[in-house]
Amino acid sequence: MTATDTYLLLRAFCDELARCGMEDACTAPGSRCTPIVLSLVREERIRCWSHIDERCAGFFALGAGKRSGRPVAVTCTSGTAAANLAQAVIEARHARVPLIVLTADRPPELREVGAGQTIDQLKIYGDAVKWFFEVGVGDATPAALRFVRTLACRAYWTAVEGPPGPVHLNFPLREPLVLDRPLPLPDDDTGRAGARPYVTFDSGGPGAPAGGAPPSGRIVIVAGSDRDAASARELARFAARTRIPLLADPLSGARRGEAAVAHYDLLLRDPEFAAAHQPQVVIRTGDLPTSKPLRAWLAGLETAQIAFDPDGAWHDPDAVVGMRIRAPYRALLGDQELRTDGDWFASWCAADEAVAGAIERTLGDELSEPLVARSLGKWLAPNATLFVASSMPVRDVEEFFAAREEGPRVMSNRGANGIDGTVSSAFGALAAAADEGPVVLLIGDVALAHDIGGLLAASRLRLALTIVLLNNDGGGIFHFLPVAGEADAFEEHVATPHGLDFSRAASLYGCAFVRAETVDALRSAVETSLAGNATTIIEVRTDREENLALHRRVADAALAALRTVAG
Ligand SMILES: Cc1ncc(C[n+]2csc(CCOP(=O)(O)OP(=O)(O)O)c2C)c(N)n1
Ligand SMILES: [Mg+2]
Repeated sequence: MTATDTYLLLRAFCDELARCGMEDACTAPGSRCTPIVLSLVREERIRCWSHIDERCAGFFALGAGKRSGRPVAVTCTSGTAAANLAQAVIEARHARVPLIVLTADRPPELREVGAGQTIDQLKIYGDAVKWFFEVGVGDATPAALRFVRTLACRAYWTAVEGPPGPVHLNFPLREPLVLDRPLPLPDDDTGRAGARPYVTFDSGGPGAPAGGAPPSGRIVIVAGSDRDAASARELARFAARTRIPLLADPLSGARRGEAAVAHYDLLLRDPEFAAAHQPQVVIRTGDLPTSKPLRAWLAGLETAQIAFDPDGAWHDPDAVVGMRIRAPYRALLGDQELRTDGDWFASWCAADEAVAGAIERTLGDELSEPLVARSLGKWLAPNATLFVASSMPVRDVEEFFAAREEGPRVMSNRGANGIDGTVSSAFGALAAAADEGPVVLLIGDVALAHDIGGLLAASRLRLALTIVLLNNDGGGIFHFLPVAGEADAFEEHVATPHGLDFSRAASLYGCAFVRAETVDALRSAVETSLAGNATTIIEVRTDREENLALHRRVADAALAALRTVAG
C-alpha cells in the first residue's frame, strides 16, 4: 500500500460525498490528516473552510449544516484534536444536525506503543454519533474503491436520514502522507455513470423512487430473512402475479407460491445456468440469504440492484446495491403492473423443478442431514415454528427445503451467525408463542453442547420443545472448507469431535431422548414429541465425511438435471 493508494481511495471517497450533495467541509491543520485535508481541498465541488482550532471547526460545521440541511464534513488530525470535536458532535446529535466527522489516526502498528499524538479514537464520541466506522488501510483495488464509495454514501445518507445527526469515520493513515507524483489519470471508473452517487437512498415516501421508472424485463427477487410474515405472503403473491422468479430463503417466509424458486443455491452453482440467467434488475428484500453461490452470483452482476428494508439496514458486503429504499417493497411496487419476461420466468421454474427431482432421487429415503431438513419442511404444520441452528442446519434448510404453499415458520439466529445460545433462543421462541403452535429445533451437536445449559428451561420453565439433533460428532461444516485439508490439526482443533452421549444430558435435564435410525422412525418420534408435553431430544447420527459426499452427489445430480433441461 502506497501514498497513491491512500489518495486514490480518498479521492473516490470525496467524489462520492460531492455526488451525494455535499457542498461544505471544514479542515484543521495537522500532519496525519494531510491526505484527508488535501483530498477534500482538491475536490472542486466541495468548499473547504480552514480553522486553527478543532473546536471552532466543529461548531462552524455544525452551523453550516444547520443552515443548509446538508451534511458538512469536518476533519482533524489524531490525538486530542479529535477530542476537541466532541462538543459539536454532541450538540449536532441533540440539535439533529447532519455532520460527518473524519478523524485521522495512526495505523494499528503505531497504536498503544508510545507513538506520538496517538490516543484511542475508536468510538470516541460514544453514542452521540449515529454511526461509527473504522475505515482500515489497504490497496486501491477496484473492490476497495467501490467500498469507499459506498462508505461515503452510507455516511452521507446516515447523517441525513431519520433524525439527522453526526457520523464518525476514523481513518488510519500510513506514511508517506504526501504523494511523490500526481495521481494517475484518468479517474478511476468505479463511480456510477453520469454524476449519480454510487448508492442513492430513498426513505420510502409515496411514489416511485427518485428517477426510477418501474423495473421491467428480466427481474429477480431475492428474499432473505424477514420479520414481517404478512409481507412475505404478499411478496409471494406479488411475484406470482407479476411472474418474477422469487429466490426466497425459507427464513423469509416467502418460499411459497408459483414463483418460488426453492433451489437457487444448487441452480447457481452451475456456471452455465448462472451466466445464462443474468437479470436486468435485482430486487432484494430482508437480510442477505446465507447461500454462497447466490451471494457470489449477486456480487458479480452488472445489474441494477435495489434493496428494500423498512429499517434501512445496509446488507451489501460486495458493494453492489445501487438503490436503497427504506420501506417494504410494497410501498413502491405492491400495486404495480410490471412488464416482465414470461420466458425468463418459465426457464427459472423449469430449472427449479428439474433440480427438485434430482434432489429427491439422490436423497432417496435413507436418513441423512439433507433429508432431515427437507422432511421437516414437508411434515411440520403451518402453525409450527422450526428454529434452525447456525452451521449446516441453516444451510441445509436453505438448500433443500421445498416450496410449500403453507409451511412452518422458519427462524434462526443469523444476526451474527453464532452457534451460541441456540437452545435458549428456541425455548424463548416457544415461551413467547406457545399457544400459537409447537416449536421444533433443528441443531447440530456442537451447537447443542455449547448451550447445553439451556436445556434447564425444559423443567424449570415447563416448556416442551422438540429438538432434532443432527449428531455427526463435531462441526460437519468444516469439511466443506479448505481447512479440511490441514490434516495435522483439522480433527482435533477444527472439527472438534467430543464423543458426548446426549442421552445423559437428556436425563440430567429431565428431557426425553429417542434415537431415530430411519425416516419413518424420525417422523413418528417428531409426531410423538409434538403430541406430548415433554422436551424431547431426537437424535439422528450421521457421519461428517459421508455428509460431504452426499452433498456433492446432490450437486452433481442437479447439474446433470440442468443439462437435460437446457438441452
Ligand atoms: C459462538 C460461535 N463460536 C464458533 C463459531 C464457529 N462455528 C461455526 S459452525 C461451527 C461448528 C458447529 O457444529 P455443529 O453445531 O455440530 O453443526 P455442523 O457443522 O456439524 O452442522 C463452529 C464452531 C460460531 N459460528 N459461533
Ligand atoms: Mg455437528
